[in-house]
Amino acid sequence: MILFPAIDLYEKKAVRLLKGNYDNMVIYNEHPLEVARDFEGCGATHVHVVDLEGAKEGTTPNLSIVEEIAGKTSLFVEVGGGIRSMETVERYFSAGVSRVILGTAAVKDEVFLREAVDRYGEKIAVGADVRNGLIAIKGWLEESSVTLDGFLERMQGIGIRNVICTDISRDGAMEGANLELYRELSLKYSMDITASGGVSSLEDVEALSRMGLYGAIIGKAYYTGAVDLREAVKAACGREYACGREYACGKEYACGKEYACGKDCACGEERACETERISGKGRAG
Ligand code: AMZ
Repeated sequence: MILFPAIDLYEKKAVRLLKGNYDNMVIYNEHPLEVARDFEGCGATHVHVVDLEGAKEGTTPNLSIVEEIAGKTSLFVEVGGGIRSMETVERYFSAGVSRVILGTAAVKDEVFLREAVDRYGEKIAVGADVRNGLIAIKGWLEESSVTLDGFLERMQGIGIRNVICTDISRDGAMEGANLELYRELSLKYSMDITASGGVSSLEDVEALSRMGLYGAIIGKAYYTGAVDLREAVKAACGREYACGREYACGKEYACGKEYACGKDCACGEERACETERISGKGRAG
């Protein structure tokens, strides 16, 4: 499983909210690039970035910061918040982003969503942000009438590969991830699912990894120091291969060949980790 440490941006600073509430904002770093560099230093290979101002207003006021992170680190950058047109999608890709996340637009504008998927395929992910069983939109300030299952079934039908599912009631609450929800989703859908919201311990990371999820996002637990990011990266993917050697995500595989997270092991050896045995998806990471 891939661990995605998160950077939420507001007025070009790294912040966290509690349950998506803009009135409950804590600024953690005035220089988000420093945070991204720390992620890298801790062994993370991916970063989940959200433009919180953008999500509220459908704009991209923090694009320059996202560009800086993509340009000055080697992290795989996925970004969401405010992406509601093809022009914005293109601007983010030109800025060096690897994957964009559509939330509000995926609920409201299927024509655009389909067009984006036709053009960019797996580089388009969808955010399923759920509160009281319904998908929340526009910075979570509005609730749609779309249920989580209705939404995910539609997304799978459209050909979406990657879904980031946030349990809003857990987000920033440090109460643990909603393991039951992700277990259910991973059994029901063939899309790659990333868990988000409440991941607050190594046990959470390990439990999600064992389920065969594609990814997990860690936010507040990193910023408060509750979880050591190095340990969390290892917990997400530091399992053993069949050969018994340890495998480090995004680093060199024990056989000496390079291994890129999310791909099959370069040496072709089968992984012995529970992830594969349970889900059969064969996703490394
Ligand atoms: O915390 C919030 N209030 C919030 C948040 N984290 N609101 C939106 N978002 C994120 C979603 C998704 O990644 O989790 O923004 C993205 C969706 O943005 P949009 O503009 O496409 O709905």
